[in-house]
Amino acid sequence: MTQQETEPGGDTLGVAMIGHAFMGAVHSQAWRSVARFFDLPLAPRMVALGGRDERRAKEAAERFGWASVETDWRALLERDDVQLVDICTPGDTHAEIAVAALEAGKHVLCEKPLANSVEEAERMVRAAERAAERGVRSMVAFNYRRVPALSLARRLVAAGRLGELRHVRAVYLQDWLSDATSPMTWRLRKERAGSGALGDIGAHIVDAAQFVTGEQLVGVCGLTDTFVRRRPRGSGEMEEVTVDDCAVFTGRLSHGAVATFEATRYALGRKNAMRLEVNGSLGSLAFDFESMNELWFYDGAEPSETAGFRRIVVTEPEHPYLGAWWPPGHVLGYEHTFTHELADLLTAIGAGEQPQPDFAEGLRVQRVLQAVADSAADGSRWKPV
Ligand code: SOE
Repeated sequence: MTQQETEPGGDTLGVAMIGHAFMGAVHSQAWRSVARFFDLPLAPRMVALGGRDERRAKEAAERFGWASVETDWRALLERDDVQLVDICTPGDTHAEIAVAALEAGKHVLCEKPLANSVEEAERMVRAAERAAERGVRSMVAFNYRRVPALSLARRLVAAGRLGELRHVRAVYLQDWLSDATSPMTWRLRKERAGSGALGDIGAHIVDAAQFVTGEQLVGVCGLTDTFVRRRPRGSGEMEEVTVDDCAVFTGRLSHGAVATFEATRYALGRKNAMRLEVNGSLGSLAFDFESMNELWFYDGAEPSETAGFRRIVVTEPEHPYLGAWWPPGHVLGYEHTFTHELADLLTAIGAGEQPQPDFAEGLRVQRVLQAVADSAADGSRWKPV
């Protein structure tokens, strides 16, 4: 019997979310709204929120709309009213929670990067494959795939509008660590976060590049650095930063295109500039998340007199996901990417299909991240993925 069949009527799905910081807040928003805008085979019910500190978890549950609270995530797996577990915790807990949830027969949505190491990600893939045999599904949450402009970019590449792909240029620039006195956070501890800018935001551009081109990275050459090696804790004493502050890498995609990537939290003035450009033999595409409702397209077939990058405002009902939202020109934001992610997840679960990106794809990204770290530690030598 699948999870879906255990639910009376089979048309709702009890969801438990673990973690209630930034990702928990944005996932909650998406869980609340997804069935109001998308026609889905299953409507989510926000039955429980998991958080270790009871008072804070209760406050978050009330604010975000979760019906109950558990302080031990294991209790969520024992509940019959929970059919899906949404993991919004730091990376060091992903493998343990996801494997246990899948073994308990719960569908799993897991925040990115999938895990803190390749070994953990491999364990998660094995658990996901075993669970899939029982109709239990899993997905890794690469939300930028669900930016309509990036989905459209993938569509145009797949339709051959760019011809043979030659270059992919991807950057993810933030600046929230530029101030050397800003305090230590879990994101700067290797044992919690796995890596720094590389895993946190580099993972997004690796996934976006592979998603848009439909190709896989087959090898990389990396350089990483940690600019500020010690930061103050709340108490005032200093703590060592054990992750990278920036990662720059080149790579080759499976069909031959050459790719460059840069992930940093020190690009002063850049807040969330996740950008991607693809150049092919027939055309080019350019995207910048800070103008996320736009995709720039250069059609190489245009006469040179009038040729130029053309701005496509991605708000038409023909564009991916847009039919569910507002009239043309009424733009979407960051949170909608998570709503789209859940719409795709629930549609796949309802259809008894494997949602994408699955854990195997999350593992492939993890292998790229590991290869970049290995290359950086080995004098920037080429490492196959
Ligand atoms: C922090 O750098 C962060 O919140 C990432 O963890 C998210 O994945 C990204 O979307 C925004 O920045």
